Amino acid sequence: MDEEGDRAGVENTTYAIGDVHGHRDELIEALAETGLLDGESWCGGTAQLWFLGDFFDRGPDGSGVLDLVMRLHEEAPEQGGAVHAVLGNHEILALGMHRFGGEEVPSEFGPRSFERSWRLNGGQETDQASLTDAHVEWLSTRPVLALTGDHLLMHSDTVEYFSWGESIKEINAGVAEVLAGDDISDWWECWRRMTTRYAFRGPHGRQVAEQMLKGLGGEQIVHGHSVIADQLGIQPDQVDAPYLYAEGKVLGIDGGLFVGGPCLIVELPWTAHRP
Ligand SMILES: [Mn+2]
Repeated sequence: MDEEGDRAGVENTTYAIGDVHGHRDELIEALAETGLLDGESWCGGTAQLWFLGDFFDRGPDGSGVLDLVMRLHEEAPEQGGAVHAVLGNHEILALGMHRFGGEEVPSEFGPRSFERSWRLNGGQETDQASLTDAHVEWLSTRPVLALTGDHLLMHSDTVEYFSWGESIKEINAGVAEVLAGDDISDWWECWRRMTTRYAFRGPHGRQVAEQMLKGLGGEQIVHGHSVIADQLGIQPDQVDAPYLYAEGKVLGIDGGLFVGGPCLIVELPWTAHRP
């Protein structure tokens, strides 16, 4: 009876989760608490779970996180559910490091390479060492944007996505083309653009968000990438909920796991006063 009750709680529900950054144990604990994981297997029935990228770096086991996500992506459909992911800037960084290593990126602004940026941004040797062709293939074919219900999902709080096109389909195809190619400058631009942030803050934040929603669809942007504690000016361990801002048009869900914040699993649509 209890089991059925728990299951009923997640059936047909959509969840989103932000930047895991190698924190596999915390991820598993949070998924189990939500009722999506039994041991390490999917038990979420028809629930839909979206990862908003940044599996790698700054934490101990990025490739373990990716393995889990890829396995759940296979398992969930057996129960009518789904596990999806959009790419974060740290996926571009990990793939760029894997592909180009220390190769210099042509630049007028001093020495640049994926290796250099990877080291500066919490790259883990063990993640690179365990990156398989299957990982690379799976990541390289993920989107950067997705629409689920009224929610426009993206990793980075940026409008730079429009550099690749004017629709979700065009933008995803544009990034996929870069990742399928060998042009280090295009790859670098992909990393650089997706590292930008805070496009929806400030007095014009709502307007910027509304323009993006008008162009790409959806009623609310849901993003990771920018740690909620930084946005609110509080300590990471004080965070217990996603951050709704830009007059309700934007929901930030990066709890800041790598700086000691919670692993937030956010039900969509999110309402502030859920018991
Ligand atoms: Mn990020």
